[in-house]
Amino acid sequence: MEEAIPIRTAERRARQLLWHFGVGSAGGPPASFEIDGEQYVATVAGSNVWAFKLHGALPQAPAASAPSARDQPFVGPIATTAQIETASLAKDRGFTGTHYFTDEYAFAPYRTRVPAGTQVMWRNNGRMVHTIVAEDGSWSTGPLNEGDVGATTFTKPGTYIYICKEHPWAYGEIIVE
Ligand SMILES: [Cu+2]
Repeated sequence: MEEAIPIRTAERRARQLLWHFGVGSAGGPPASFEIDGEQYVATVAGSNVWAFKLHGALPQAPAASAPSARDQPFVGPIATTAQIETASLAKDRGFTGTHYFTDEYAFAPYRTRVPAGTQVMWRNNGRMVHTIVAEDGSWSTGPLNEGDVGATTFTKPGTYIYICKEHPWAYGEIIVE
């Protein structure tokens, strides 16, 4: 008969990290499956599919550090709107054609230009909680639940970078003139 263990202890044991491997970018939900009696775990990260075999020979690898907004100059069109959404429609192309999906970690638009004194609003059109914060921590909308709107007024001209507190790899730029 197996030893009975308190639920708390069982939870702690279940949460123990056994192995980790950085796949370089945000991954999709993992899937576990079995082929010929061997168990595999697979996930999609960026444009790569990773599959790991239980008791495989690949050594552990540290997670790649999330790129900072400062390392990546902003490129692409600049919108002229004070209304930003927290999720955007994205497109990918694969073996089965072009697919559209909601990218919960991409602001739409992610670059915008507004006159000084404008109140910029973020609408959470995603399904997760997003908190919009200045990259330097100087302001925050507070946590936005699904459907919530948060705002900040920009009085001084300049370039402002913001991130999502929960998903700091999601960021955007506001140019105040
Ligand atoms: Cu977020």
